[in-house]
Amino acid sequence: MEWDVKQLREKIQTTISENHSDQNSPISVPKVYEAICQILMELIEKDWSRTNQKYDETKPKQVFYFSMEFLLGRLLQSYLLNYQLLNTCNQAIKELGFDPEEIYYCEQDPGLGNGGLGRLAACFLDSTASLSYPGHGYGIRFRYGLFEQRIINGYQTELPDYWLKDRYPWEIRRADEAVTIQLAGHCYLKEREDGSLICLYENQEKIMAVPYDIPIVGYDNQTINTLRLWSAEPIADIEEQEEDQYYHQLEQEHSSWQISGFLYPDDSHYEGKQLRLKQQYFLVSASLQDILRKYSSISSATLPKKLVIQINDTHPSLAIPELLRILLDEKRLEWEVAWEITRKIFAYTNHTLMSEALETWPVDMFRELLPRIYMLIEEINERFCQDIWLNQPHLRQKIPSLAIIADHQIHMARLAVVGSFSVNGVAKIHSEILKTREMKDFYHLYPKRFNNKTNGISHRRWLVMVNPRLTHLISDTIGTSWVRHPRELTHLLRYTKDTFFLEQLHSIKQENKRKLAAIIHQRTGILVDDQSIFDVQIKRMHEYKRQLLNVFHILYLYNELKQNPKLDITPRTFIFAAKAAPNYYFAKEVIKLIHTVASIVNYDHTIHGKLKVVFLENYNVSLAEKIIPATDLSEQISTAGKEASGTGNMKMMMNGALTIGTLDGANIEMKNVVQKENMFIFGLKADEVYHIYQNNDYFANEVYQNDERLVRILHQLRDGLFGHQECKNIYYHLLSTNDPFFILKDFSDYVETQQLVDHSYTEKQRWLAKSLINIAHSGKFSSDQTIQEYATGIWKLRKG
Ligand code: 26V
Repeated sequence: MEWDVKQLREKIQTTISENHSDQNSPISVPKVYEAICQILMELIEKDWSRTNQKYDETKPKQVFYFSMEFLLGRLLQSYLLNYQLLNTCNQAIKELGFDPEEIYYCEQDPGLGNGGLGRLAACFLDSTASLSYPGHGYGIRFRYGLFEQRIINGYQTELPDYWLKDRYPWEIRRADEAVTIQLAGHCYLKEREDGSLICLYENQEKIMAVPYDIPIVGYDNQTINTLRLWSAEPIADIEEQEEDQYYHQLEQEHSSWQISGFLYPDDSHYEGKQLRLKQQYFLVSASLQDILRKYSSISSATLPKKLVIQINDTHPSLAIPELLRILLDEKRLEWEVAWEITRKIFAYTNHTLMSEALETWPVDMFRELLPRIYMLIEEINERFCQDIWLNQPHLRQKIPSLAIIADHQIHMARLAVVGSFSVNGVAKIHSEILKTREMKDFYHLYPKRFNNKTNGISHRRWLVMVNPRLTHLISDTIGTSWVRHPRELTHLLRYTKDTFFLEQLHSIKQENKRKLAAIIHQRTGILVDDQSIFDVQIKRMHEYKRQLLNVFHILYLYNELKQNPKLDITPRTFIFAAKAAPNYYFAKEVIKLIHTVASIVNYDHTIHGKLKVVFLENYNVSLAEKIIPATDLSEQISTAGKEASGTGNMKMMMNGALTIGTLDGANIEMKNVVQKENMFIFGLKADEVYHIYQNNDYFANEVYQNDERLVRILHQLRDGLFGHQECKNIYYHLLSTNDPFFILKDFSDYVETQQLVDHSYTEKQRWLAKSLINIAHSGKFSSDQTIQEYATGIWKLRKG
């Protein structure tokens, strides 16, 4: 956009005076914010309709990304960036006498996702548009996002996240494109005159799905794709009803609003909740109706040439039987034809290796809510099992573990594999484990279906937007084309010995650390040393992610310092941020433990401030944006074989953090690019973990009894940590479950590796060179690259 600072500033001023008739009231932060949003939205709307028009005219093949979650983060700054207006706007805001940050923070951060899976969807939309691919998202406009976390007395409490209290400036309600969703009731098949069957329904619940569109602005390419989020609303007019109908209508109205009421938190164990099933069907039914309406002029058989639907985990996998239903019941195609078309349209991404997280639905609940879809799943299952029986006799005995319906449950991952043409994992190791373990038999059935697409993240948000000084340093050094082609960051490798460059890198990190230190002080009252190592673990709280291992290391260091106050260690600030699912008791205990440890360590003067422990509450995209640029050490310490990929690891790498991690998820690919001397790798490997599971030869008790450091820590927990009684359960839980995530087993290696970190940090030049090497190789994890691979490998798209 061709505005200079003066023009934009004047435009903001005139917009404010047009909006507010009272010329005497002073211009304020909210007024400036509103005006900027309005100006930008006008700009966007023009390009948006041009993009749509182009798609209508040229009819390219399009991808639709179905996801229950899109964790967008604040959008204003990223829109400005993609319009190349960010610097201009910052300057204009300053000239108006305001702090740009204050203006951008007027925007709500919609928490429409749990974590990695939702944020990945957002980075993918950004990259799809930035690469000029025709691709759009479909999701739900939950009125309440993931809960807001407040820590009270060290305990997590949850508050509702009503993110819509102010008007959300980036959505456009399109009531004229609403569709009707039908649920529950009864259905039965009846013969038509020609002998074909028709499905008839009675007493169905009807809900209206109203779309709200959010523009997805590509980077400097005038491509604006669409994220369409559905809101559930009642359909009937409740006035003028008969008395007995009236309350029924009210009930229906209430239950309609509920469907897009709130986002379910991702728990430690999957639980099949009826409302969640309704949400999933609501999403896929609305989205498919919308898509098929757009493609109404082409024949069903040509649909796979014109569109592809990527389903983000199994959550939207009901789209498979729903499309089949439409093709059979409404388009009246034969089963074989309808099934062939369906299978050519869907591609499924798996995001978890935790078997307890896999979605299954109890048959009874499912049948009651979606009777026709149930019939079709039964038929899919029947044909699938029969096919194995007849054509794969060697797999006959495997049928119970392959069947879509087994043990009175519907297994959604199995449905997703059977009903799609592509199944991908999200990092090399993850995709391998799917093939060789979790989905081994499916892999033997359909070897060509399985593939890998290693996750990526948007450099524009996670570097250019959040770390402007580092961005300038890079651009001043190697030019700006890396922003479009992040692989070019490898040009930085020439500077690993350039002391002047490294000094600047250092000063940027220090400035980011000082800023974070100020936030920490403001929010928690804790004073941290910006010369200390900022050791960061930010992610959902989960046993397999092993925040507890990190805490054990802190306790170990603390105990050492208590024994020998003169011990020479590099000062460290341990920073945590994590939400625990509200019903995940153990995860909440660990949050309490971190606070307890903090309350002991932070105020013990005998350790001379060498250790500080900080827990920042309410982790979300906006908080991540503050922490990541200030990170020295990125903790990626999951039990090997458990973390599908991880994406926080990539974000911190790109901002110059070094990683301490296990050989898990994308850490492995990171090690392959940066080389092992530029990372701190420790712990069991995935095959060792599997080996132990198989042989049942791990005894947690033995490991800890033989390590006096662990004896001390565990006994401190057992006996009430320095007078704090709350943490005893952690001790009992860990030992009574035989430490299923190998915290005790990996402890020793972790501590040793942390000692290496401690030493390396003192060798400033070498540390900075390693940091630079990490930045330089981060282009490998650009979501542009990942989307390019999806587009050519799975979607077969051409650029718009
Ligand atoms: C499960 C459930 C269960 C029911 C309620 C709501 C809910 C929401 C999400 C999930 C599954 C989450 C799976 C997930 O987030 N996986 C993460 O995906 C990232 C992106 O691929 C990946 O980097 C992480 O390693 C992986 O844990």
